[in-house]
Amino acid sequence: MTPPEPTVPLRRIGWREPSLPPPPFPEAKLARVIVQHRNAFEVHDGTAVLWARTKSSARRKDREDAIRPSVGDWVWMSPAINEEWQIEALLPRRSQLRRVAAGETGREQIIAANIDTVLIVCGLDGDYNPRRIERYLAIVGESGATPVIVLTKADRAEDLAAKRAEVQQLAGAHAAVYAINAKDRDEVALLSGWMRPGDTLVLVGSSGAGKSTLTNTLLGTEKMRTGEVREHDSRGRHTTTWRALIELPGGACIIDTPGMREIKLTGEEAVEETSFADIEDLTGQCRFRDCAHGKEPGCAVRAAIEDGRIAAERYANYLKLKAERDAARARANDPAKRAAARVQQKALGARLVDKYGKR
Ligand SMILES: Nc1nc2c(ncn2[C@@H]2O[C@H](COP(=O)(O)OP(=O)(O)OP(=O)(O)O)[C@@H](O)[C@H]2O)c(=O)[nH]1
Ligand SMILES: [Mg+2]
Ligand SMILES: [Zn+2]
Repeated sequence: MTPPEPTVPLRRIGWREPSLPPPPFPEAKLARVIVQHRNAFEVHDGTAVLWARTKSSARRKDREDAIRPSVGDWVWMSPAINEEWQIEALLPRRSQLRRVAAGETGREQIIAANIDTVLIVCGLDGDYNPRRIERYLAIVGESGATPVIVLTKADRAEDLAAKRAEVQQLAGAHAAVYAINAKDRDEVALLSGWMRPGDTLVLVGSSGAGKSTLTNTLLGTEKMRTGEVREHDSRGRHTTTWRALIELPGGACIIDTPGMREIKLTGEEAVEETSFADIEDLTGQCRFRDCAHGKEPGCAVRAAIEDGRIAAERYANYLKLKAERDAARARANDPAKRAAARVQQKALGARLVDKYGKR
């Protein structure tokens, strides 16, 4: 008789390698982070939900976020004490969605790890904002996951066709675009091609965009709490307060997230290629190679703005996001900051070697 395949239970929470990696220490347990609370994690080992914590040293605010587990991460844990497991190490991520958190000075946050698809959710009510979608596209472009734009509240949208066309244009060949009523099962089923068994998706968008509504429709139950939006500006009330990875009936997993107030670029986004490939193409057609698209004769970019092929707001956002990306990159390249991050990484490595020996 062949022994049971150890990967099988983990498959329901998104494991899809043919085998498991060798355990880094005796009695190590592999699990996936499914909920991130302020000071603890819920993890799933394929059979049950367990509670876990990182070591206190790894919780310090000044550490690089890259070594902190995030929802979607695969973690090695050492056996539980008082029913609480200890997270010792992360498996390398195949993708990660990052942003710079609002209100803080350049600290990066991992929104979700090991994801295949990012659903960028935007309401077709007062939430509608193509500039924000461009920003999300830039961030997703750097994540290793595929962006898909989901316009919700199609059942109440004014100018549905125009808005849809506008989003289709800015997405170009980069992202599929859907306009749906997130409460309608048949319309939500249009997304099923992105949800094959083993796929992991994450929902991003402002509060009130309909991320939890969409999750519930996919689940067929009202598992996630949803909240009414404000009448006058369609803003949500931050109903979802933590990120959670949820198993869908078809075999995919979806991560619902709290609505984001602000997302800043990390500095690594290829803004030109992800959200603005059309503008970037035009810059190659200006008469002067170093055209600044100001008053130069023969400027293809200005011509496109003047004849309406490119919206002026879209061009302004292109400049804004490029400048923001460059400023973030300059900060990240600050030698003092880089050195501090290296020291922290090394210290963690040394502690693991101390504890478990070199492998
Ligand atoms: N008519 C209609 N209402 C929708 C649709 N999607 C969401 N809603 C409503 O919009 C409101 C906000 O939806 P939520 O799902 O709570 O939004 P959320 O993105 O999860 O918001 P946060 O958890 O605060 O980040 C709720 O009242 C939903 O019923 C839709 O496609 N059509
Ligand atoms: Mg929600
Ligand atoms: Zn030009």
